[in-house]
Amino acid sequence: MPSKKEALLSVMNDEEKFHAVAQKAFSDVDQDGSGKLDKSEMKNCLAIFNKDLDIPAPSDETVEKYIGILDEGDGDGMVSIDEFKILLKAMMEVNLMMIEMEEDE
Ligand SMILES: [Ca+2]
Repeated sequence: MPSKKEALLSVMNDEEKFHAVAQKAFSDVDQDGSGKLDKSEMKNCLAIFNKDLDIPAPSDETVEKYIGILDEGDGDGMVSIDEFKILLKAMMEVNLMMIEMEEDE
């Protein structure tokens, strides 16, 4: 069994693997299958990411802020797969950093 760090690195360093993971995660979160994440879908998604990082689920304001940051491409107030990939990559980087910080302890 690879460690969580190895698993993260193998996905982050492999564009194809990352694409597959992102697609899978996106379709899990896109509950109505619309191909876009609306505010409530994004809220669920961020709650899962936050749980991974041991931080509380985000408030509605935080969710809106995230959508505002991510949704620069088309400005439709929803998050597309490409926008989601940016978020996922950032979350993986944070996760990796946390793992490395724990290793240093
Ligand atoms: Ca949707």
